[in-house]
Amino acid sequence: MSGSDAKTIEYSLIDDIACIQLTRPSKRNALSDQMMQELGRAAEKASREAKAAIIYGSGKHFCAGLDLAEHVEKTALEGIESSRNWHDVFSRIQRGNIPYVSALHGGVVGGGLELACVTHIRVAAKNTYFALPEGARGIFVGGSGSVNISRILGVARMTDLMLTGRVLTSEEAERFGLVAYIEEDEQLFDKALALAKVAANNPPLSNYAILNAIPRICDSGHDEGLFFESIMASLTQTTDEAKSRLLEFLDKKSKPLNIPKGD
Ligand code: 1HE
Repeated sequence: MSGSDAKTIEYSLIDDIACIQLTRPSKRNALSDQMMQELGRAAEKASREAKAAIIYGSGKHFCAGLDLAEHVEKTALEGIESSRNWHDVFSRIQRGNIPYVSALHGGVVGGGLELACVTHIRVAAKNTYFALPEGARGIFVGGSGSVNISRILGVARMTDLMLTGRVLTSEEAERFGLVAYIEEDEQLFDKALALAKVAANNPPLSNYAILNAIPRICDSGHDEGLFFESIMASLTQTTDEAKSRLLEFLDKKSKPLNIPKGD
């Protein structure tokens, strides 16, 4: 870390939601080594004091990916170490103890898309675009994209993006399951915050199971998955918190489902 650079991540709390902003707009929030360190620290802080978090960018774009300037001079070993460091920081987000919502606007490119894909819910503004230009740059994904983006988009679509430099619009990204919501630009932050607040209201053990058990079950065999599921189901439903919430429903005191109204 250069130490002389300005802060590249801003961290704040709104109630019990950690707000993590990428604040390097002059470089389109390109992820430098310093930024990864600060992001890792922010994720650790959030895991200690928040019940959910949002990640969003400053300036015109969410994130232009890996800081290419820093990587021109790296040796093969330094490249591996850097990639493993990304994996470490991203794991704190993806498989930590609190849900993350990302608010995506402008360009979500390369490592920026990898970052978005370790968050649990992705909300995009209408103008957002998504790309993986690694092939054209002569490099490869290194921030867990080959594991995470391939699972979300499917191998064929990810391969298309990487080979051809195809850029997806928000609508395409939603159709392909890459984003869960599209919002007007002005409402992007509020929507992400509102989703984070809803998720923060779930009991921590349920959230932990949702974030940590589902991806592991998906990675395991059918029988192992079902067995693991039964353990998690039993573990969550025997807590006092679950019991009181179930009784609340049975006593007709719980909030009804937010059922969308038809046209
Ligand atoms: C950068 C970076 C960067 C911008 N590293 N400096 N990512 C990419 O290949 C995407 C590279 N960036 C772009 O294609 C464009 O910047 C954008 C389409 C995202 C935005 O365009 P625009 O017109 O708003 O900005 P710009 O004029 O291109 O860039 C503004 C400045 O940011 C400029 O620096 P300046 O000193 O000339 O002002 C750019 O050099 C700088 N900048 N993006 C370094 N990425 C773990 S492996 C992950 C592998 C990857 O992520 S590969 C994909 C990398």
